Amino acid sequence: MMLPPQLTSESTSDQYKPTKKDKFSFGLWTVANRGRDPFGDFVRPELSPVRSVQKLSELGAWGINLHDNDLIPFDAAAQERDRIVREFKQALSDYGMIVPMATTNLFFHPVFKDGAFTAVSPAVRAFALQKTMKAIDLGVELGATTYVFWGGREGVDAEASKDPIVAVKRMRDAINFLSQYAIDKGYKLRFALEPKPNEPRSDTYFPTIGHMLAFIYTLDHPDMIGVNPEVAHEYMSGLNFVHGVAQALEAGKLFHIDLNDQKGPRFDQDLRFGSENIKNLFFLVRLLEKAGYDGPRHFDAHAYRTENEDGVWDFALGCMRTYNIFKEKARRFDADPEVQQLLKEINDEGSPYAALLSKGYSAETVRQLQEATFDPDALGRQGYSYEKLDQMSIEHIMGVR
Ligand code: DIG
Ligand code: MN
Ligand code: MN
Repeated sequence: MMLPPQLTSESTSDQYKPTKKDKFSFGLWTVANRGRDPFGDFVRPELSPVRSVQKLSELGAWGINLHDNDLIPFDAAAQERDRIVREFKQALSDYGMIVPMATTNLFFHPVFKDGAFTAVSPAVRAFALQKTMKAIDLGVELGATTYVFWGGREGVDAEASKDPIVAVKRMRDAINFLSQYAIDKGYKLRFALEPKPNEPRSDTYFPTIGHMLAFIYTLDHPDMIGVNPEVAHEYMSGLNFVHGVAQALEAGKLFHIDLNDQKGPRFDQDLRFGSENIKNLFFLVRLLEKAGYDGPRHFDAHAYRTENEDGVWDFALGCMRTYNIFKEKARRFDADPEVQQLLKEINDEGSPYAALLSKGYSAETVRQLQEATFDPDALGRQGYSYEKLDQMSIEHIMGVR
């Protein structure tokens, strides 16, 4: 069967072609995902880290991320580890790629079947700390400046198995311990905590961006700790990802982001970025770009199980192109004079109340607010033209404006 020519960066229009300045990154585990699922075996052969570095660089990616065991086998001897790291560093240099982020696999080996930092077994909790310290050393050796913690199995199936208050304390102890480790080693590293509501456990602790943000402020070194929110994970909870990211940005806590897509509340699909929620992700890219987010645009996603290796690179290019397409469409939307005029009218920034509210609390503001007279019925009769505004956003997204 003749396969259609693979989508390569040469064969696509230049305007959206990914380049290093876009700061697109992928995890080794994403393009090397072999397509196994709970109901089917692997469909793709192993993909070497070196080939992933080469192909992603050729497509225009900037960075490659990894869990420790994406690169170093779980039981590798020190000599083997050093050889693998040497080879990988050579590939990074050969293909001009960097490692912006690293993380620990605390979920695949059966030892972590009941969690890692919150496991009931003290031996497992201790082993998880040991493994994470080694993985942090590896990440820093490769140049990572962000370290992600996704507690894939930090949760419960049987509620009776763990005291949820103790679980929070154990997670805090672990993150505090590892923060101090990074500080004592002099590592210029920021931690990014990644929430997910469930899967593979029935319920995961710290399930959403909000839970993670609240948790961060209870830690010993909150300044070095932010969040790594993922599109699919918030959608699994039925939440508005744009609003969660906005709150993290406003708090100065968006240290990293996992971009992908998801068909609403169901198993974690990690779909190609922009393949499902076009409108939501248009507004996500608009938010990130307008906020001046300067971190990696990381795709934590993988190709459909139906794809061979050619399809994997179509997937990777599609993630990056769609981000750039949304970015250009958002720029055009905000440059549209009709949009600008409508937003200006809606926000009524010339109102005397806007000036009063901008002053914040004072005795004078209290006096003026208490003496002000309002006409709630007139205010209630006001129309906001949101149908018109939303239609303009739709028409920009659909490319007819
Ligand atoms: C899954 O969403 C998690 C793991 O892939 C990894 O620990 C983290 C890094 O982005 N995302
Ligand atoms: Mn996911
Ligand atoms: Mn993720």
